[in-house]
Amino acid sequence: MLSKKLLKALNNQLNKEIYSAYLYLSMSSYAGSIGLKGSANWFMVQYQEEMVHAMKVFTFINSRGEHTDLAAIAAPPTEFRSLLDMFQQTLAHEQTITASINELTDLALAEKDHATNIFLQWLVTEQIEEEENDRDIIGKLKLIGDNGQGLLMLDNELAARVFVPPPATAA
Ligand code: OFO
Repeated sequence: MLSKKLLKALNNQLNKEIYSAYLYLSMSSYAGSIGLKGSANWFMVQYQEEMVHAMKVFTFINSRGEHTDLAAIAAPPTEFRSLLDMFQQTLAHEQTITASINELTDLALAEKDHATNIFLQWLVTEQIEEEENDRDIIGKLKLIGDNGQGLLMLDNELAARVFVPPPATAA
């Protein structure tokens, strides 16, 4: 059983993960519309990863004998200034998600809910990789600057990203 406070916080996290998916779906569409098909692929894979995060929270809530309280998902932005702008917004967003997961973990610890604390460790670790990926790409984009050829080379690199379902959700 989860406390009311923790259940509410987990429901909020579920909403945030689905919003993340929605945000990256929007970025994927925008990148595709300006001819950056590799970047569109990268954001589509990110969308899939976010849905895995969301479903992990969803499943955890039910596994504790509770049910979700699904709320409206906010509309994400649909226009971006550049690929650099998209990745800077991605990193800023992921930093807010990291803060949210840390607060959730603090709450689980304060309530001595060890099961929730253990569950959250996967998300805590995942955020390290999420932020690192964004920082790496932002660094490359800054080096590329206005060089179109460099941008196309990076776009080709981003085309290689594939979605790998975690073992628990693999078919
Ligand atoms: Fe779910 O890690 Fe990004 O938002």
